[in-house]
Amino acid sequence: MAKPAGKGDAESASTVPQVRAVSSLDELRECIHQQTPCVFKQNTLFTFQALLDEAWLRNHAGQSTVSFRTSPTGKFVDPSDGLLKIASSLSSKRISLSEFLNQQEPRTMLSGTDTYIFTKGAVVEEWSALWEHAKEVVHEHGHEHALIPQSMLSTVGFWMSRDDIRSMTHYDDSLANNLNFQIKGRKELLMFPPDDWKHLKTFKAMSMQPFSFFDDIKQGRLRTAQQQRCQPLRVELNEGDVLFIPSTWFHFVEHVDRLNINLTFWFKTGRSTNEIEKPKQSLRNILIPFKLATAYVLAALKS
Ligand SMILES: O=C(O)CCC(=O)C(=O)O
Ligand SMILES: [Fe+2]
Repeated sequence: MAKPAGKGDAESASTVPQVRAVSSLDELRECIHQQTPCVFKQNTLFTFQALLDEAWLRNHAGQSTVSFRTSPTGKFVDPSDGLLKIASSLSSKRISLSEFLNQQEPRTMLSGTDTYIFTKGAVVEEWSALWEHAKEVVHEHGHEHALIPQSMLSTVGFWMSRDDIRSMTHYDDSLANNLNFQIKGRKELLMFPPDDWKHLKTFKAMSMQPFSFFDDIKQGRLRTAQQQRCQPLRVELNEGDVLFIPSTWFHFVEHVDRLNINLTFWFKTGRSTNEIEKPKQSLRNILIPFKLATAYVLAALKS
């Protein structure tokens, strides 16, 4: 019997092309302008990239309230999992950031879609110490490397996770562009262009393909016509890297390290939401979203 592929095999077997790596800010700005994915891998640009660690967070944002989720399987959430597994990884608990840091629980995730530093044109008060650094990315604050005008900034989200976890393939339904700073740890992503909605069994902004669909792609095992027709790119994010995910691009994210910290800056494309061509829905099996919706209700009862 063939031995299951491990991480090393995955690397060697993969035929998935890499996201373009750039080493200058001009190239990064050009990618944003052209709406093409790229990863900036060079020197650290902003103070928060060097500063953010557990000790700094404890001292400067320890009292902030966060919602975290735990998944015994590390999957957030695999549509092919059973109802109860999905419900358990969807249910969240609210605690302070310092409690979260103390508990050191594996396979936990604090999502940037719950933890906002900046949103709706204003700084979130309990995160103001972090904003003092994060704002360097915004032109109006005078940093030489600033990338985004304040009027275009939608939301800044803070992510933290422990160990081997993976999150569901989706595009950001705000239709915003995404600048993702890998501050601690390592992540691996598969990214799919918006047009791949045809092959991803999309429901709203999510792909209902099982996680095995994406594992297979990573390992070069293209078993189905849908896998063969997709046009994925892969990227490994190491500390200091900045990934640009253009609006409406799908992403499947694996958190590989013991501790991972990211800041995501979601910002407007400059086009109105009517002008942006949204990926369409291609899921035929109504039972899958029904299962997810039921899991959400169960999770809300548990939380
Ligand atoms: O890191 C993750 O698990 C997901 C990241 C993501 O979806 C985002 O930055 O929009
Ligand atoms: Fe996302």
